Amino acid sequence: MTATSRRAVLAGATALPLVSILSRRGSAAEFSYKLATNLPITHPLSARNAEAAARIKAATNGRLDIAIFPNSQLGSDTDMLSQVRSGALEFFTLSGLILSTLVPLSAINGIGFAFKDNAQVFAAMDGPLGAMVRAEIGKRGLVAFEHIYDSGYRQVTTSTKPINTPADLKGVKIRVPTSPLWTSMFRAFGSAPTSINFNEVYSALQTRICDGQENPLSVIDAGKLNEVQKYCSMTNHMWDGFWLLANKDAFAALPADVQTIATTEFARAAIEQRADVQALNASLRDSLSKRGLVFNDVDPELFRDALRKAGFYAEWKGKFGDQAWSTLESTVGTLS
Ligand code: X2X
Repeated sequence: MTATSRRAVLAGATALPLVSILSRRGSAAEFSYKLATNLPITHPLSARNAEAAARIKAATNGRLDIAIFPNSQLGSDTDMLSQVRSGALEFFTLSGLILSTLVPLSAINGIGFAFKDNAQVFAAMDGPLGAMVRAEIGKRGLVAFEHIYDSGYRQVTTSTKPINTPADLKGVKIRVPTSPLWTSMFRAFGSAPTSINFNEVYSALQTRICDGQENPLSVIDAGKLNEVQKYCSMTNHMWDGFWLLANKDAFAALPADVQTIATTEFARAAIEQRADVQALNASLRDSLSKRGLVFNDVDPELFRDALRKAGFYAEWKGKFGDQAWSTLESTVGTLS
């Protein structure tokens, strides 16, 4: 190998995780696929998928070798969504709310205060509502795996003040992920939402482009957002999850037995990941408090009422349509 081609190989390799570089040496994988996530490998979303990839490699005798790219290594969520659509990326996890820029219905689980508890969330998402969303995703050149991964209930953090009532959200410059439903919700609260992909959130908060953001505690911790935020208000304003998506052609190219192994192992990863995330979201308040984040609780009814008065529920019922709305309501009861 000439010095120039070695340099080119090394430069090209900088985005590859070490394990994949080592395992590719002499690797006879028939299918070398990539799976990308926006969260660090320390978050159960990335960690459980890495375990699944190792099990899939073993169970297929190395025929399917999936390299994990956590922490937005392959770009922002917006970039990675284009990559998985074009086939440049084979597997990708994405919040249904962000996916709604392509598949409008997939934002439906983000309706404010829709779910009473996790039992309702997973009854809906593993049941008729999730099936409806996956069918819509399937129409757009993507495969959605059966069990959505958990992100959890989202809480508001700021560097400026605690949020006790909806009035405290007025005028707050808050980062939201790229999704019309998120923007609509925080406009309904009278905030000034800015859409920013997760890979730029830490610096947007650090440089005070935004005063606040909202995420489950497990994401706040994994992204170290507590380093650049002071207050955390337990609003529990929506439940969010990640669909594992595959490029349809790439998945169809796998032999049936390999597809079955992948489906089984990712289902196991999702179920284990949910338990991890629920445990983290329950325990992190204490640990983040010890690291200086100041917590407060709110009366969720006040926030729900503010959304109601701003016409949020009526607007989104109209957008999702009666059939989808009644499928959601069949699990959670009447929403408004
Ligand atoms: O971008 C976010 O805030 C995150 C990590 O929660 C999502 O993927 C929606």
